[in-house]
Amino acid sequence: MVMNHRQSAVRTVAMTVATAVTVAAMLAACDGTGGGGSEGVPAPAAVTGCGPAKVMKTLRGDAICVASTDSDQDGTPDEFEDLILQRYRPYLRFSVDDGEETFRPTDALWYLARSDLIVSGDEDSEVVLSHQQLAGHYERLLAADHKNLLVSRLGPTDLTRNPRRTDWHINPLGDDTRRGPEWDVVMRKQNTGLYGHVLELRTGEYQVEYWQFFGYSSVNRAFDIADHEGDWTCVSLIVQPGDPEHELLSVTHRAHGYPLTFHFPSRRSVDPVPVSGGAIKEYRGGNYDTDFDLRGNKTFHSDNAVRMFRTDEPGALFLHPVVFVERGAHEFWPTENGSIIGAPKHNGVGRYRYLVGTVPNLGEVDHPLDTRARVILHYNGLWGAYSRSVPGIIDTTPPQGPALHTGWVWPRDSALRRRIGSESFGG
Ligand SMILES: [Ca+2]
Ligand SMILES: [Ca+2]
Ligand SMILES: [Ca+2]
Repeated sequence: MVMNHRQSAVRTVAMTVATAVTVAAMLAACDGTGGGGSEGVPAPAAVTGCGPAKVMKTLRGDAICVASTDSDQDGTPDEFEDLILQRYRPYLRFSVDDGEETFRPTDALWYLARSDLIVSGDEDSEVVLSHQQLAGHYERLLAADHKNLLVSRLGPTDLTRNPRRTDWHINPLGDDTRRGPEWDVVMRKQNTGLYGHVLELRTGEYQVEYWQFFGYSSVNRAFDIADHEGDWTCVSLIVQPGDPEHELLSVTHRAHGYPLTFHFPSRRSVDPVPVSGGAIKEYRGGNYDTDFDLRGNKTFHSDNAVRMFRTDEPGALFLHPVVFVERGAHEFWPTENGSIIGAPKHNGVGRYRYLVGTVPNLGEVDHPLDTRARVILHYNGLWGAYSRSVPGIIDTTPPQGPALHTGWVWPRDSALRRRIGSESFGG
């Protein structure tokens, strides 16, 4: 991906940014439209009309004012990042295949409090940090080290001190940890284990990523073949929120390591279908095909079809990508269509489905926004221990964290990114 990222020096101290920003609250904070501030211009000072420590941005052609605080130092006011994360947040639909989903969305820290840090994928291998040590002190995950040179690819667990993917393993203890909190908790919170990332790619154009964590990936086959502990999945968009008519540029779902990208505007769309709380509209591209194989002709991976949700609120738009979550393995598909051999169904017909709630922003890897974000972004090992690969056929090593996935887009001027070799990144 080509980026033309700017580094802005805007920093403001002593500003409090609400984490749950609503569009209404932000519009209310705007006291005028004067000043003529334009989208994407670096804001060294408050723009006339927004008041002190505020800058003007554009949302669908309308000027809004946001706090200028930029704690992740990516040139975009963090309050505007929060607004973007809320505006395009996904609608998750879980699937049924031999029953409802039982490996539920899982908070990354909840999982750490029930896991040990160990030195290999063997669950009986040396424990370097116990779950008792990790619970409530998650930053300890970044302070571990191992001097034994006979143990391959260890060293410091912190990406900033050891800039490569390592073979540290987080070992979740017991079936309850693998499965995550009960569905009633997940359905009430609607953001369990979901984390966001926003980066301006070029003026007015933003990469928006939603990362979802699960404690286990199961394809529900004999001997747990192809299963693994820990699971990070992602749906992302490229948007231009200031554009008065065309906010969406593309949506990318990721399934089994393949990006499925849909570019807007679409070739055509079909009439919206009412669902509880809103409606869903399908957009079809030039490669529309309901019967593609992920390992077959890759033409059908792009500009096939995507579905967008809107709420019942007046003026609501179809801005929320619908995600069909594969049963057990949690791959993110854009519709129930398409297949890959051996995978469970991604029919989206499960009873569990929701427009996600508030999405916490992780910030950038060089400047995470809080301790939780730092732990998630800087831990350089794997998020599971147990796995059942089939040598030479299928590799189901537990995943590294979001920052070491190819779906995570780094600022082009990131000093840390330059220190990490490409071999450390995976799909
Ligand atoms: Ca920022
Ligand atoms: Ca385990
Ligand atoms: Ca950011």
